[in-house]
Amino acid sequence: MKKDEMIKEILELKKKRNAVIVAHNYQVDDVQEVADVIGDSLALSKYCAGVDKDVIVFCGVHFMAESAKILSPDKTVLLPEIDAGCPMADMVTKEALIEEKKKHPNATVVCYINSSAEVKSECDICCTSSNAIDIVRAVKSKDILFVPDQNLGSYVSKMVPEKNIILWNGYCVTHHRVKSDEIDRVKELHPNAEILVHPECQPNIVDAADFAGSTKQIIDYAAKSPNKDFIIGTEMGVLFKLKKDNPDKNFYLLSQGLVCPNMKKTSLSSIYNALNEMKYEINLDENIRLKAKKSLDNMLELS
Ligand code: CIZ
Ligand code: SF4
Repeated sequence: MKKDEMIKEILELKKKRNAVIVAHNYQVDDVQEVADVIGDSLALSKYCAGVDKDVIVFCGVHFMAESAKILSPDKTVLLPEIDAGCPMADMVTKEALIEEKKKHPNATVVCYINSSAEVKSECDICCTSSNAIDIVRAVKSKDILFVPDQNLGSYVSKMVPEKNIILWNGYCVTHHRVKSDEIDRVKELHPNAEILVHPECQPNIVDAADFAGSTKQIIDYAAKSPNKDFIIGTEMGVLFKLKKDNPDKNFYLLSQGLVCPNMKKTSLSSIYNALNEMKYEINLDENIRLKAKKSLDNMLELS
């Protein structure tokens, strides 16, 4: 099927199923074009909870569709590519976390939204890369077990030095591989550009940047800044919105390695198949869902 025909079919099926299509900022351009809303995982899950539709087609990775299901238990949540996972989320399991918690009985467990529903069910409170600093600051205990991203954890630890943050050894394979010589190279090529990076990058990269923040914070920063040139240190999918919102500005990717293969699995044909065959449905054990919801609710209360 040609792209135009495919989009037409998708829109018809969307109507028939009373569905909404949401896409993460890291999705391929075609998917972002056909989506009703684009955003980060939490914004999309909150949107899904409030939208008056029966079916949610979540174009992203597994933990994101789970978060949508946690907040929208009565809706059918579909993940078009069932193998679209997040290697960082897989670096912590519920069992390993239960063991680690025993070693730190006084610690509050803060888990990054990039984690499974099972892991969230064993945490006290969730955070995103937008609110991690505020959440850690607001938690009462001094000791905090932060899972699974060591890089986001290190960044928060630097910004909130009064807390004792115990790091997990997880990391995002895509952001972790950015090297400092890549910063040197782009700075030479674009000396007036501002460098905006995601805190999932390693600490030396974050230290060398002008700004560190979530995808939403990077998008907002670039829109407000009077600067014309930006070097972007997060997954390349954000370039779609950055370029669309700021046609008069220039965006350069910090590293050619900033591609998340899991985020790139979803295509227009996977969305078509998802709506046509109603697959792949995300379902959660109700006990896990309720416990995971508690840690998301605790975050929403504080942010
Ligand atoms: O929370 C999200 O959507 C992720 C994984 C990244 C971000 O910064 O938006
Ligand atoms: Fe996971 Fe990194 Fe891909 Fe985000 S970019 S989904 S953290 S592997």
